[in-house]
Amino acid sequence: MADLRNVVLVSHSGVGKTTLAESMNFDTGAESRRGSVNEGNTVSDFDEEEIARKFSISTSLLRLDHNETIINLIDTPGTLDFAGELIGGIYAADAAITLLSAVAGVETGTVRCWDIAVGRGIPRALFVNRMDRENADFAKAVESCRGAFGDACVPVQLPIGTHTGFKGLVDLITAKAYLFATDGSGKFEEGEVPRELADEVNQAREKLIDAVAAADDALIEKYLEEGTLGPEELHEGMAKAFREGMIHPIFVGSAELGIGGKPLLDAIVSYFPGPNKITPPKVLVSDREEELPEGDAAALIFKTTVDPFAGKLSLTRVFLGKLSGESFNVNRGKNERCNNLFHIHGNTQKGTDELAEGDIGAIGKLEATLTGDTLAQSGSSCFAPLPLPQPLMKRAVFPASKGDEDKMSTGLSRLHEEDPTLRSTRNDQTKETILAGLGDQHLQIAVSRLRKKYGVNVELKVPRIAYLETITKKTTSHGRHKKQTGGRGQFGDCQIEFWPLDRGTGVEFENAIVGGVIPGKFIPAVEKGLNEAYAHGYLCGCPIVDIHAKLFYGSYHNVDSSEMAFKVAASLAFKDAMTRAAPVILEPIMRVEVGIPDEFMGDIAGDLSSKRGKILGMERQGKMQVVGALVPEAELSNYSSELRSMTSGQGTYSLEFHSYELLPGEIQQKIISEYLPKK
Ligand SMILES: Nc1nc2c(ncn2[C@@H]2O[C@H](COP(=O)(O)OP(=O)(O)O)[C@@H](O)[C@H]2O)c(=O)[nH]1
Ligand SMILES: [Mg+2]
Repeated sequence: MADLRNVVLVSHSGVGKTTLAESMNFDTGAESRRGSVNEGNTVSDFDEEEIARKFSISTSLLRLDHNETIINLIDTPGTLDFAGELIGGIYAADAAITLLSAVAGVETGTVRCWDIAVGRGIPRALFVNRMDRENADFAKAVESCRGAFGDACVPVQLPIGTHTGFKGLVDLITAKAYLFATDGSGKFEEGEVPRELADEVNQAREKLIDAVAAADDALIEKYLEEGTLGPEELHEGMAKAFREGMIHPIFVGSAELGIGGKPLLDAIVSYFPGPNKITPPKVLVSDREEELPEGDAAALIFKTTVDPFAGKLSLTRVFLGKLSGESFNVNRGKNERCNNLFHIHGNTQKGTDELAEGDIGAIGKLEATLTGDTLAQSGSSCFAPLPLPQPLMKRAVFPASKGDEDKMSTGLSRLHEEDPTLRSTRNDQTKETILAGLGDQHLQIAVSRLRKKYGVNVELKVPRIAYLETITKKTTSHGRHKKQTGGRGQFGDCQIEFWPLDRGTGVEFENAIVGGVIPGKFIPAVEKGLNEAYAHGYLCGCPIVDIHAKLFYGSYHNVDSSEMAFKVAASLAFKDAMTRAAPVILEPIMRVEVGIPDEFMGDIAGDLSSKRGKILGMERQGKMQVVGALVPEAELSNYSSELRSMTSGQGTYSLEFHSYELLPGEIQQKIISEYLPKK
């Protein structure tokens, strides 16, 4: 089999990954024309949502054939809402190319995807794109890379010209110039370095050779002896230095004009690592992360797509061994038949008998397999779970027309199969289905896919909060139910003492009847009657909790008493008690941890306080400050977008339920009018 490279393109959104992928595809000669994101005809943005919105939503694959090497190019989406796709793409690759804009330099999204690649342990290169734009500044972009990612960021190319004068680049390893046609054809001529760039090129080349030599003992000796290194040595030295993270090579170009794609392809072939050079992701062995054992065939499912007609397609990266025929899903403990194997290029699938070691492809019609699962031959280790973000943006989702509930729930579970960062759950208390995702856009696209793929129109609303009610005063009450109608009447009579319990205790019932004033057989009916009354609440229709009921007296009638009558009597006693027991509403309080760079500290703490939050403390964790706070859930329904806009995407947060606390009196009336069931 041909040599193989698995390379992922990552960046802040909109820098030009899809355009660069398109340009590289064209440069291999596979295509007679170059598509464009704006025209909606690129190889990788083929999804109808992507075409409509003009940006990538999902990770897609291009299978390129260049200089006898197969390059699996992985194009990822850049926005935070689709981080799940990005992470899957990075875990399939052996090297990442991080694009940045020659105008904007390193942005928040650049750092985010860089960090994920660091977490996976793959080498990182940089591509300074958009050199044709006004104010494009290569030197400044390089500086911002070094500022963010360290001095190992070293240019391996220099641009020739900038903005409208941008014509091509100099390859510092070969010291050759590539002068591109500016008609977007991607055609270029090799030539000598332009004279006015000679000094700059010499300096940059020296820096590069220094860096390459410094990464290898044998090379540095030779370099010190001979004063320079030949192109072969430089290529080999680069390969090693890049693989080991000693150098992050910086490339340059304009994806839009087709400038830089071809030299980048050449570099990928000549010094990017092949799959056998990079350690596979860690496996979990009884909760500890370890190296994947040798000889243990293993493939990682990094993405799943579901087509309502064609069925399920599981995208996989084979790390060890090859994949074909019968295989075993370690996570699910199930055999899976891998008979429908494909290589993928955009939305075209090409059948193959096997997926070779190191290769990327797709498996059709697996039954139990989900994203993140491990397929093996005989092995028993599975890859550690993908480090996917928690879906914190929550909306209640309703079918637009009654009767579409089933369709909606099928659609939702299919969407979750495709995208583990999109989850739906049922809230039994509020009786709402909650759809959770990574942001507004993520949820909007889910709604649109439900409509187009699963034929169901849904609406999103801010979810209802699961308020509770309780009492704050001790009181005794009397409930008497007596009805005399024609034949047999109804009679139940009970006296109950109620008092509040500590937060989180729940409900307690105590039978303190003596002398059989209520016969034992009716006592469970009293308890049942109370429980039913609790479920409907008193102030705003939310369940009553943390209450003790002591049934201490009552009476009965030989003929007219029944379980029904005692249930009614109990509920009357409850209603009576509520008029004196000073009922209140409890609201759920969440423990929030917000991670932000220092400069946002003041804004974030102020905002949390204005949300009725209590700051618990702050702590430095690496580059971030982490603020811990207790905040009412009701104040957090838009926090994911608010935090994003307050910190221009740099803040992250986590949430967990903490406790129920008294709702402040001034808000109580508002909640009562919003939540009390309309009669
Ligand atoms: N001027 C200029 N525009 C570019 C360049 N690369 C991409 N674009 C445009 O930037 C927009 C976003 O590009 P796209 O490839 O979708 O970015 P992605 O989100 O990183 O995939 C599109 O309108 C492209 O045509 C470039 O090098 N120069
Ligand atoms: Mg894109």
